[in-house]
Amino acid sequence: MMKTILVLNGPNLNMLGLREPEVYGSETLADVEQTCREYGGGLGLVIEFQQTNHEGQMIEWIHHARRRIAGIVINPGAWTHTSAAIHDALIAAEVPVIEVHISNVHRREDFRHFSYVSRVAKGVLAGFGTDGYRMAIQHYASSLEQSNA
Ligand code: CA2
Repeated sequence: MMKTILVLNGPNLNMLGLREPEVYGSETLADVEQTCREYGGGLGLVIEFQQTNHEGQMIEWIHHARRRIAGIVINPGAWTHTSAAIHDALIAAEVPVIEVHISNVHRREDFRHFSYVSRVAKGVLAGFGTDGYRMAIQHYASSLEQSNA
Protein backbone atom coordinates (compact mmCIF):
# COMPACT_ATOMS: atom_id res chain seq x y z
CA MET A 1 0.00 0.00 0.00
CA MET A 2 1.22 3.56 -0.79
CA LYS A 3 2.51 5.46 2.22
CA THR A 4 1.11 8.91 2.99
CA ILE A 5 3.10 11.98 4.01
CA LEU A 6 1.21 14.81 5.69
CA VAL A 7 2.50 18.31 4.88
CA LEU A 8 1.19 20.87 7.37
CA ASN A 9 1.47 24.65 7.18
CA GLY A 10 0.69 27.11 9.95
CA PRO A 11 -0.50 30.69 10.18
CA ASN A 12 -0.06 33.23 7.40
CA LEU A 13 1.54 30.75 5.02
CA ASN A 14 -1.53 31.20 2.81
CA MET A 15 0.07 34.61 2.06
CA LEU A 16 3.13 33.00 0.48
CA GLY A 17 4.08 34.64 -2.81
CA LEU A 18 1.68 37.52 -2.19
CA ARG A 19 3.82 39.58 0.24
CA GLU A 20 7.44 39.71 1.48
CA PRO A 21 8.96 37.93 -1.56
CA GLU A 22 12.43 39.05 -0.37
CA VAL A 23 12.01 36.81 2.70
CA TYR A 24 9.76 33.98 1.49
CA GLY A 25 10.19 33.95 -2.30
CA SER A 26 7.61 34.36 -5.04
CA GLU A 27 6.01 30.90 -5.14
CA THR A 28 2.48 30.66 -3.78
CA LEU A 29 1.38 27.94 -1.36
CA ALA A 30 -0.61 26.38 -4.23
CA ASP A 31 2.67 26.15 -6.20
CA VAL A 32 4.36 24.46 -3.21
CA GLU A 33 1.43 22.04 -2.89
CA GLN A 34 1.63 21.08 -6.56
CA THR A 35 5.39 20.57 -6.36
CA CYS A 36 5.04 18.38 -3.24
CA ARG A 37 2.30 16.25 -4.85
CA GLU A 38 4.25 15.76 -8.08
CA TYR A 39 7.57 15.13 -6.35
CA GLY A 40 6.08 12.79 -3.73
CA GLY A 41 4.03 10.96 -6.36
CA GLY A 42 7.19 10.36 -8.38
CA LEU A 43 8.71 8.73 -5.30
CA GLY A 44 5.67 6.51 -4.71
CA LEU A 45 4.19 8.59 -1.87
CA VAL A 46 0.73 10.07 -1.41
CA ILE A 47 0.88 13.69 -0.21
CA GLU A 48 -1.79 15.26 1.99
CA PHE A 49 -1.27 19.03 2.10
CA GLN A 50 -2.97 21.42 4.55
CA GLN A 51 -2.72 25.00 5.79
CA THR A 52 -4.57 26.67 8.66
CA ASN A 53 -4.57 29.89 10.64
CA HIS A 54 -6.31 28.12 13.58
CA GLU A 55 -4.16 26.32 16.14
CA GLY A 56 -6.94 23.92 17.21
CA GLN A 57 -7.38 22.79 13.61
CA MET A 58 -3.65 22.12 13.34
CA ILE A 59 -3.77 20.03 16.53
CA GLU A 60 -6.73 18.00 15.17
CA TRP A 61 -4.83 17.22 11.95
CA ILE A 62 -1.78 16.14 13.96
CA HIS A 63 -3.91 13.82 16.16
CA HIS A 64 -5.60 12.35 13.07
CA ALA A 65 -2.16 11.44 11.67
CA ARG A 66 -1.67 8.80 14.38
CA ARG A 67 -1.40 5.23 12.97
CA ARG A 68 -2.35 6.53 9.49
CA ILE A 69 0.52 8.72 8.28
CA ALA A 70 4.12 7.59 7.62
CA GLY A 71 5.69 11.01 8.20
CA ILE A 72 4.77 14.61 8.96
CA VAL A 73 6.43 17.60 7.29
CA ILE A 74 5.47 20.72 9.22
CA ASN A 75 6.10 24.41 8.74
CA PRO A 76 4.43 25.61 11.93
CA GLY A 77 4.92 29.30 11.03
CA ALA A 78 5.01 31.52 14.13
CA TRP A 79 3.57 28.67 16.29
CA THR A 80 7.09 27.23 16.04
CA HIS A 81 8.17 29.78 18.63
CA THR A 82 5.08 29.81 20.86
CA SER A 83 3.16 26.55 20.92
CA ALA A 84 3.68 23.94 23.62
CA ALA A 85 0.30 22.56 22.45
CA ILE A 86 1.65 21.69 19.00
CA HIS A 87 4.75 20.18 20.64
CA ASP A 88 2.48 17.98 22.81
CA ALA A 89 0.25 17.00 19.87
CA LEU A 90 3.29 15.90 17.83
CA ILE A 91 4.42 13.68 20.72
CA ALA A 92 0.92 12.20 21.05
CA ALA A 93 0.75 11.40 17.33
CA GLU A 94 3.84 9.16 17.47
CA VAL A 95 4.65 9.93 13.82
CA PRO A 96 8.12 11.06 12.63
CA VAL A 97 8.31 14.84 12.19
CA ILE A 98 10.48 17.00 9.92
CA GLU A 99 10.31 20.74 10.66
CA VAL A 100 10.66 23.04 7.63
CA HIS A 101 11.22 26.80 7.52
CA ILE A 102 11.46 28.65 4.23
CA SER A 103 13.69 31.33 5.75
CA ASN A 104 16.80 30.75 7.85
CA VAL A 105 15.20 31.53 11.21
CA HIS A 106 18.64 31.64 12.87
CA ARG A 107 19.65 34.67 10.80
CA ARG A 108 16.52 36.52 11.86
CA GLU A 109 15.14 38.07 15.07
CA ASP A 110 16.03 36.40 18.39
CA PHE A 111 12.42 35.32 19.00
CA ARG A 112 12.66 33.06 15.94
CA HIS A 113 15.70 31.18 17.30
CA PHE A 114 13.74 29.04 19.73
CA SER A 115 11.48 26.23 18.44
CA TYR A 116 9.08 24.07 20.47
CA VAL A 117 8.88 21.74 17.47
CA SER A 118 12.62 21.04 17.06
CA ARG A 119 12.66 19.10 20.34
CA VAL A 120 10.32 16.51 18.84
CA ALA A 121 11.58 16.63 15.23
CA LYS A 122 13.74 14.04 13.56
CA GLY A 123 15.32 16.85 11.53
CA VAL A 124 15.00 20.55 10.77
CA LEU A 125 15.39 22.32 7.40
CA ALA A 126 15.65 26.11 7.43
CA GLY A 127 16.77 28.59 4.83
CA PHE A 128 16.44 26.48 1.69
CA GLY A 129 13.35 28.33 0.54
CA THR A 130 10.49 26.12 -0.57
CA ASP A 131 13.02 23.43 -1.60
CA GLY A 132 12.96 22.42 2.08
CA TYR A 133 9.57 20.74 1.57
CA ARG A 134 10.93 18.58 -1.25
CA MET A 135 14.06 17.77 0.73
CA ALA A 136 11.91 16.54 3.63
CA ILE A 137 9.74 14.38 1.33
CA GLN A 138 12.88 12.96 -0.28
CA HIS A 139 14.19 11.99 3.15
CA TYR A 140 10.98 10.11 3.97
CA ALA A 141 11.08 8.33 0.59
CA SER A 142 14.59 7.03 1.23
CA SER A 143 14.09 6.17 4.89
CA LEU A 144 10.80 4.35 4.20
CA GLU A 145 12.44 2.44 1.33
CA GLN A 146 15.24 1.34 3.69
CA SER A 147 12.75 0.21 6.35
CA ASN A 148 10.95 -1.94 3.71
CA ALA A 149 14.20 -3.57 2.57
O1 CA2 B 1 10.55 30.73 7.46
C1 CA2 B 1 9.49 30.15 7.70
O2 CA2 B 1 9.02 29.28 6.98
C2 CA2 B 1 8.66 30.58 8.91
O3 CA2 B 1 8.10 29.41 9.49
C3 CA2 B 1 7.58 31.49 8.39
C4 CA2 B 1 6.73 32.12 9.49
C5 CA2 B 1 7.61 32.75 10.57
O4 CA2 B 1 6.79 33.21 11.64
C6 CA2 B 1 8.63 31.77 11.09
O5 CA2 B 1 9.43 32.43 12.06
C7 CA2 B 1 9.50 31.26 9.97
C8 CA2 B 1 5.82 33.19 8.90
C9 CA2 B 1 4.92 32.71 7.83
C10 CA2 B 1 4.27 33.90 7.20
O6 CA2 B 1 4.38 33.76 5.83
C11 CA2 B 1 4.17 34.88 5.07
C12 CA2 B 1 4.44 34.74 3.74
C13 CA2 B 1 4.28 35.83 2.91
C14 CA2 B 1 3.83 37.04 3.41
C15 CA2 B 1 3.55 37.15 4.75
C16 CA2 B 1 3.71 36.07 5.59
